[in-house]
Amino acid sequence: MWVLTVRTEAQGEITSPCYPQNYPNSLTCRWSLQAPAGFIIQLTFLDFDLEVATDCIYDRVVVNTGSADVTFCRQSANGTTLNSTGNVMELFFITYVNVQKRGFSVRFQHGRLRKSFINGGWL
Ligand SMILES: [Ca+2]
Repeated sequence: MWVLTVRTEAQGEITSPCYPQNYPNSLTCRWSLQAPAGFIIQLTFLDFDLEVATDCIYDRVVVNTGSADVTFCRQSANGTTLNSTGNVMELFFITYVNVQKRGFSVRFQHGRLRKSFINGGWL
């Protein structure tokens, strides 16, 4: 099953399918978080429990911050906060056959970066 969800509200929560019950096998879920121009998106993992696999080759969450792909599995995302570089952040959740876990719960919110006085100018 393949699902794309677009989220444009200023704050909200995303959970894996069936959370807090075990997630299904054979999923490809994609959440596209979109903020107005000039804003960034901050993502915080509240709960995270995925299948354990070396290098996260099976079930995994991948967050595209706009400048990097960050991959998580087992409990590696617990307590993690990520900021987007632009006004879009994407979260992918991929599962394979065998071994299901509780999944994840994340909170997101739009924000603005504080301007910094660097090298004689405001950036
Ligand atoms: Ca699995």
